Amino acid sequence: MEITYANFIGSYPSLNSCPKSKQPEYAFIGRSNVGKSSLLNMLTGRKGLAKVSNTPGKTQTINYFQINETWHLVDLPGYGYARISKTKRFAWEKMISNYLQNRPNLVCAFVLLDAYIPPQEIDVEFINWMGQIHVPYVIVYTKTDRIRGGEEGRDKNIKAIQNELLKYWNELPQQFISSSNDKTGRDEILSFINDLNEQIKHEQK
Ligand SMILES: Nc1nc2c(ncn2[C@@H]2O[C@H](COP(=O)(O)OP(=O)(O)OP(=O)(O)O)[C@@H](O)[C@H]2O)c(=O)[nH]1
Ligand SMILES: [Mg+2]
Repeated sequence: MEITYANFIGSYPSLNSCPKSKQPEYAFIGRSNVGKSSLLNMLTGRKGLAKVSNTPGKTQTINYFQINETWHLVDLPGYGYARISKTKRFAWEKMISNYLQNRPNLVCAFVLLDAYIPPQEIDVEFINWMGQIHVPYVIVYTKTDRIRGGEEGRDKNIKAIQNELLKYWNELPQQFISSSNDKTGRDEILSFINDLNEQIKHEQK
C-alpha cells in the first residue's frame, strides 16, 4: 500500500473527546520511549508527523492521524514512564482501557516491544492484560537496528521476549520485526493493514 496522504487530525485527552469516525483505526501502544511515534513516522514516510523525543513520556494524549483519506493511525501515550505520579498513572490506565475497549472502529492494536533490551516485566503484564480484555492485537519488535550480531543477534533477543510471553500464553499473535531507522518491517505492516482495510470494506458492502 502506498501512503499518498498523512495528516495530523488532533490530540484528545480522553475517548469521549475523540472524533467520531467509521474508518478503520489502528493504534500504537507500548512502553514509553519504545518507538511508537517513530514507527508512525516511518510507516507514513513523514518524519515530523508524530513528535519523537529522547525524553520518555513525550506523547501524553490520544493523537489522531488521517491516512490516505480512508483510515486512521492513533499514537497513544506510553506506559511505564517512571517519573509519573500515581494519580496520573491511574488516569492513563483509565484513558487507555476506555479507548481500547470502547472505540468501535478500532480494528487492531499494535503493541510495540523494544527488541534491543531484555524482556521487561511491565510489557509482559501489559500483554497479559491485552489478552484478558480480548482486544485484537499484534506485536511489533522495535529498534532492531541497534542489536549487534546481525540476524542471529536479533533472533536471540526476540526469542527471549517470546519465551517470556509463552510462560503465560500457548500461542502468540502475529509479530512484526521493525526498525524505524532502516525502515525494516514497513512493507509487512502496511500490507497487514491494507489486507484488514480491504476485508472490512468487503464486509461493509
Ligand atoms: N535506533 C533506533 N532508535 C529508535 C527507533 N525507534 C525509535 N527510536 C528512538 O527512541 C526514542 C523514542 O522514540 P519515540 O518514537 O519518541 O518513542 P515513543 O514510544 O513515541 O515514546 P513516548 O511518546 O514517550 O511514549 C527516540 O530517541 C527515537 O529516535 C529505531 O527503530 N531504532
Ligand atoms: Mg510518542
